[in-house]
Amino acid sequence: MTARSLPRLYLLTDRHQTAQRPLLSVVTTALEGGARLIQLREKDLSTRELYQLAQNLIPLFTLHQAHWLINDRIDLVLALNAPGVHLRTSSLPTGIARQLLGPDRLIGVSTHSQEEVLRAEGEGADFVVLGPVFDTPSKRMYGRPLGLQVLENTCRATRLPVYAIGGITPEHVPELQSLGAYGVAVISSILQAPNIQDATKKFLDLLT
Ligand code: TZP
Repeated sequence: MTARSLPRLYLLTDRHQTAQRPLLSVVTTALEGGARLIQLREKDLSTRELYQLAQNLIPLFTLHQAHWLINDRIDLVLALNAPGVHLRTSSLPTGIARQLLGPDRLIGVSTHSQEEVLRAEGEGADFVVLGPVFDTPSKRMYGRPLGLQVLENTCRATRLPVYAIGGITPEHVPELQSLGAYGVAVISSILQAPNIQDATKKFLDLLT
């Protein structure tokens, strides 16, 4: 898959934010709504638990021909033959991940500044997630959100697809894309929605 054929909506999982619904059913409904790029982001699971969760989800991803990435865990990407890894600031450097995973697996990188985006680009990332663009409860301890100007400047400076993250709702999509965002990365607007399928479709209808 070339970077520019990546889906525009990137759904990140967090089983603590599903309004008490099981992650498997939440992900199933999002896939039925059209989500095709999903990151398993269950940071507090043990290796074995994460392995098992992924095993349970793989048939669904395969059925819907969805791309899926595992947060941070290159060992599990290899063990599960996952299509990709999503690296965070504390992960192995992008260049090392690329060496380990080869040219064909997807590598997404979480970034918080233009500098980090350009570093990820230089080291062989396929795409970046930049944020938090807006206020979002889980990131308040890291200070103020980046805002739209940083997003716009950064999108101009890189050739990588940039997914805006942090407090994103469907209403934000037109403006974010007009500033150069390739797509959006979302947790709560989808996982906490009363109707996950409708919430997913709403994003997809607005993303161009
Ligand atoms: N990285 C930057 S903001 C964020 C992450 C993982 C949280 C996004 O969650 P939400 O609920 O979509 O604001």
